Amino acid sequence: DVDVVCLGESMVTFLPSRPGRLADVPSFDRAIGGAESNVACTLARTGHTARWISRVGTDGFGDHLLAAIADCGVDTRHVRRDPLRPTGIYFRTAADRATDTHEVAYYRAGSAASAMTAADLDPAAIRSGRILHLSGITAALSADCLGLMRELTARRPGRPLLSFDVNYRPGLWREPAQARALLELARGADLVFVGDDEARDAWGLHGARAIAEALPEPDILVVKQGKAGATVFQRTTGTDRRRAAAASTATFVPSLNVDLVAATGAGDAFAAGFLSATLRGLPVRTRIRHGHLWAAAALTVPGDLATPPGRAHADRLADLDDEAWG
Ligand code: KDG
Repeated sequence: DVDVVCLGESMVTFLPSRPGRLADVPSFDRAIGGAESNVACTLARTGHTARWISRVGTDGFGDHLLAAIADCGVDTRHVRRDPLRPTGIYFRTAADRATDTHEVAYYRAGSAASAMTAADLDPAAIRSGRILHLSGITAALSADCLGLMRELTARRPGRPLLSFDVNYRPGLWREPAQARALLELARGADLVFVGDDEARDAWGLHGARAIAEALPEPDILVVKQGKAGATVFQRTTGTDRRRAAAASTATFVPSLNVDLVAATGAGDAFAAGFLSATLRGLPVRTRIRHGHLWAAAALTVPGDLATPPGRAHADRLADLDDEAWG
């Protein structure tokens, strides 16, 4: 009964008041973060119906998250409150221009969301979207959450279209080798988003072709290639997936050149743009362009969430000829 259900942990996020190392920044401003709720908020802001499923504490941070996400127009009725565990929070620094890196300090171990299990969530709510959107962050939160992700990505008849953003966060995995689990989860999805940098770091795979060969199962595989653009591999259902993988249709669309403010949230915005265009039945090239347009909006604001371009505006920009798109 909604377009998209997004499931995952959200956190109150603390953004630095000025550049510098975590050790030096004197104060932080409150915002919200969480890859899956970012996708839900962005979709809701552009007129889709979105539901976010999660757990938060009964603390004030939980109240704030619920209010802020509901304020974007997202249905939060299925978010559980946990009186025993806190809402996760995290701090981050501004990107260091020279090294293009930033610091992240998570305070989410033992959080309310890390205790999510299939038994605790309403199965009807999970199946209530045309699309169920998940991310690899959930798999890193706890053994319970990894179990939940395995359950949700199991191929079962009648499940919604399963969208999975790999979202490899090195700071959340104790052993890099454990991140192999993300490859198995991705294999259970119908639509996968992965950065070529994450595939290299998490799985040792180099380049879009190698990723496509390792992931023949999803009908649509989106490989994000940073500043260059994104390549989408489309597979035809019913073909011999392993053989078809290398030969599947590949569509590359360059990204927009923007003045970067903060990269956090850009992947979520890309996913939201791509999903929005998917829900509207637009062709693959247009879906990628919507992804890039929405990512450009997120790349140029300090927080995770930017106001996405309005539908008619995004359609006009996505329709510009190839020359305008580089
Ligand atoms: O994609 C943005 C997220 O990374 C950010 O909001 C925080 O969910 C988060 C995480 O776990 O890194």
